[in-house]
Amino acid sequence: MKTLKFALLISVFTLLPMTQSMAQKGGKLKMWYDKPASNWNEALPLGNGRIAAMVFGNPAKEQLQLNESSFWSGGPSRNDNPDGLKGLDSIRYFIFKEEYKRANNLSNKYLTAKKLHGSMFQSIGNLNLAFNNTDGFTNYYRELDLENAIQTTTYQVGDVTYKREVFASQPDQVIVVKLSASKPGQLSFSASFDSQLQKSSTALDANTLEMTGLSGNHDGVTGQVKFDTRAKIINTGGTTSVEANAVKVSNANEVVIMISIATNFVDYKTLTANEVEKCTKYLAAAEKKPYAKMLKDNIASFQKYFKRVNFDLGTSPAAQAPTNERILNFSKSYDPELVSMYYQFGRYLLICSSQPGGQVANLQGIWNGSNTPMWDSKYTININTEMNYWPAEKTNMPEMHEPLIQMIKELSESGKETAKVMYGANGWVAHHNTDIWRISGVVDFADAGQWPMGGAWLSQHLWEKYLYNGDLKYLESVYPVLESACEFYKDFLIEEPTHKWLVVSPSVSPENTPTGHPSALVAGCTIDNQLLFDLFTKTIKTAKLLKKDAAQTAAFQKIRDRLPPMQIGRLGQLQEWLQDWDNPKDQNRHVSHLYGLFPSNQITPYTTPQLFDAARTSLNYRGDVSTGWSMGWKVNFWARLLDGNHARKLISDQLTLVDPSKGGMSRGGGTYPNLFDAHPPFQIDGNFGCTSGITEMLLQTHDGSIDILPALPDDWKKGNITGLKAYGGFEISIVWDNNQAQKILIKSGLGGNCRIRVPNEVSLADGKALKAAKGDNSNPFFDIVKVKEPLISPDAKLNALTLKKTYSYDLPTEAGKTYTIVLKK
Ligand code: FUC
Repeated sequence: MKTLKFALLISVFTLLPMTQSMAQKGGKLKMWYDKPASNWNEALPLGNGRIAAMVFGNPAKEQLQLNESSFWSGGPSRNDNPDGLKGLDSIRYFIFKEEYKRANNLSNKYLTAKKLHGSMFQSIGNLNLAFNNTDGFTNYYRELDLENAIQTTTYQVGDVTYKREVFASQPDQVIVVKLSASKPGQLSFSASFDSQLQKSSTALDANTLEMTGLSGNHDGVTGQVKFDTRAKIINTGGTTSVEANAVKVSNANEVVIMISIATNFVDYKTLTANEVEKCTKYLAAAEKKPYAKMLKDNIASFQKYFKRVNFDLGTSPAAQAPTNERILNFSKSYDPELVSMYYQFGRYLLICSSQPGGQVANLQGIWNGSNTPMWDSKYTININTEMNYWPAEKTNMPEMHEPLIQMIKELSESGKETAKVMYGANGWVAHHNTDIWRISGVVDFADAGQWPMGGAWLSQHLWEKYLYNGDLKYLESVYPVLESACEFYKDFLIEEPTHKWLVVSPSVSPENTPTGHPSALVAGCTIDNQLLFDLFTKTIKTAKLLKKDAAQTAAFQKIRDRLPPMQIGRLGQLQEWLQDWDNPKDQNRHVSHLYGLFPSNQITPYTTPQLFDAARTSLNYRGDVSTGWSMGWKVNFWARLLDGNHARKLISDQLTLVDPSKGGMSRGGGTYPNLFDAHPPFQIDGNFGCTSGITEMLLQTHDGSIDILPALPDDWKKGNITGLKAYGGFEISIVWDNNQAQKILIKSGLGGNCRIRVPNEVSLADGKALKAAKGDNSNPFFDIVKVKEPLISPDAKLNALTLKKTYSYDLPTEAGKTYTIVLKK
C-alpha cells in the first residue's frame, strides 16, 4: 500500500510537464473566448520583452495594437528642482513645529520639480487587416495559450474555416502572424498601419509596409524617440498589390506577416541608434526563417522560463466556461483552476514584458494603447514597480529581474546629481516616480512626490537577489549602489527632538495624509524607518562579506542603531507614523507601514510576535476591497500572517469581473476579461502582486526556515507545485493532499543546512528520520533580522498568538543534490 501510494506520488511529478487534454476549447493554461474583443481590455497580450501586441481577433478587422519598450515621450532629461537647499531647513523646521501647511507650501515651491513630472510610455500604433466576406461568421473561438505563448483565432464562413496565429518571437525579434484557411484561395484582405504619432505610413512594395514616427512632446520636453516599423507580407498563392498606403492580398492560400519595430534608443542618455537599420536587420534575418522553425524556437525560448514552475490545484466543471464567464462566476463557484491559470498568467506577463537587456516592466508592463496613459504608464517606485518584480525570484525567473537591477544601477547615477543639487548630500536619491530617462526629482506635488525613499526601496532588490543566488561576484557588482544609497541617508537624516532618533524629513507615508492634517508631509514615518533599517543592515552584511572598509561599516552601524523602533499604538495597531495618529476608519489603498511584514521580514510570527499581532490589527482596520494592486499586496500580507483563508478571500476579491466599457478610475479593483488587473484602469502590478502572494501561501523563506504550505486555505485541499525558489538557492516542489504535505522535493543549489517547517510530520523518503531543528539556523542565507524591541503604547491591547502546530527539521545538503521528503507514516 505504502509503495503504491508513493508510486502515485512520483507519477504526479513525472507526468509534469502536463499534457493538454482539451485541444479544442480551453484547457488548463488557455484563456479563451467565444467573441472577438470589443475593446482593449478584452484583447490578448503577446510580448517578447521588447516588442508587444494586443490582439483583438475580430474576423472583419484584425487589429494588432503595437508597443516597443523604449518608445517614450520626450528624451534624455532631468527634473531636479535647483532651489532645494533654499527651502530644506525651513521645511524641516515647520514639520517639527507641526505647521504642516507651511511646510507643504515651501516643499511645493522649493522641492517639487518646476517642470517635467515624468515622461509617458506611448503606443507605436496598429497593424490593421481588413478582410472581405466575413459576414455571418460562425464557430468563433479565440484563445491565448499561456504555455506556448501563442494567440489563436478561428471562425467559419460558409464551409471555410479560417485560422489566425500570432506570437511575439524572442529569438527573432519580430511579431509573427500566420493566416490560413481550410480551402485554397480564400484569403483576401488589405493590410495597413496607423498611428497617432506617425510621420509616414506607406507601402514600400507589394509585400512591405513601413510606418515611421516620433514620440510626443511632454511637460516641456520635445519628443525625440524615433521609430521605424515594417510589416513583410509573405503570401502562398494569390496575388498582392499596392493600394494607397496599404498592401492588398487577393485569394491567397496562406499568408505569413512579420512585423519588425525598432527605435533610436540606446540607453537612458543616448538616442543615436539608427532605427531604420535596426528594423530592417531584424526583418531580413526573420524572413529567411521558415514559420514552423520560428514558432518552435520561440516556444523553446519562452518555455525555458515558463516551465520551471508547474501549478495544479485540480479542476472543476466551472473550468469549462470561457474565461470572462469564469471571472464573473468566480466568487459563486468553485474554480481552483482559474487561480492556477491566473497565477501562471502573472509569470507569463513577466516573461513577456521583462527580458534581460531590456526595459523594466512599467505600470502596464509593456502593453499600452494610449498616448496619454494613466500615470504616464511609467514607474511608480513607492510600491508599484517593486511589486512587479515580487514574483521574479520566488517563481524561478531570476533572469526577468535583471532589467530592474540595471535600472537601479542607472538611477544610482542620475540620482547622485539629484542628491547634490536638491539636498547638498552625497550618495544617490530617487523619489516616488521615475521613467525611462531615470528622472529622480520630485514629481506631481509634495503630498505624493516628496518621498525621498524610492531608491531605498528599490535597493532591497539588490540584496534579495543575492539571497537566492549566493553569488558574491554579483554582490560585488551592486555594492557601490548600496553603499552610495547609505551615504545619501548618512547626510540626509536629522535628529528628531523628542527621542533623538535619526529620521527622514521631509517625507510622507506614501500617499496617505494623517486624518485632520492639511498635508501628508511628516518626519520619520514607519516605512522610512523600516526601509532604512533594511538598507543599512543589508549594506553592512554585504560590506562584511566583501571585506570592505571597516570604518565605514561601523559608521553605518551607528546610524542604523539610532533609527526609530517600530511602535504599537493605542489601538494595538502598528503605527504608520512616529506619532500615534492612525485612524481606524482609514482605508487608504497604501499600507506602507506593513512593508515590514511584506516584502520585508522585520515582522514575523516567530521572531516578533507582538509586532506580528499589531500588523494584523492594522490590516484588519484597512479592510480588504481596494485597488487591484492593493489587494495583490494584501494577498501577500495575509499569507505572511499565516491566514490562508483570508488570503484566499482577497484572491476572490481580485478575481471580480470589471466591466471594461466603464472607463475612468475607481478604487474598486478587480479583473478585466483578459485577466489584466484593474486599478481600475488597467495596471499590471496587481497581477504580479497576486502571483507573488499565491507563492507566499505555499512557500515562505523569510523567518529562519523554509515554510512549507504556511497559509494553505481550507479549500485548496489537494494540489502540487514544482520548481519554486527559496533563499539559499533551494528549489522546492510540494505535493499535498488533505491539507498535508505528502511529498517535498528539495534541490540544493548552494549546499548548507536546509531548515524546513512543515504542517505535519515528515521523514526522508527511505524512511529515515529527519533531525528536529535546533538553535539558530546555521544557513546564513536565511537572513534573520533582529529588529529593536517595539515601543508599546500603555493603552494598546495585544492578543495572545496561537500559531498552528508545525514541525521543524534540519537537513544538511550538498549543492546539486535533490532530497525527497514524505509524509511520516
Ligand atoms: C500610486 C498609487 C495609485 C496608482 C499610481 C500609479 O500613486 O497611489 O493608486 O497605483 O501609483
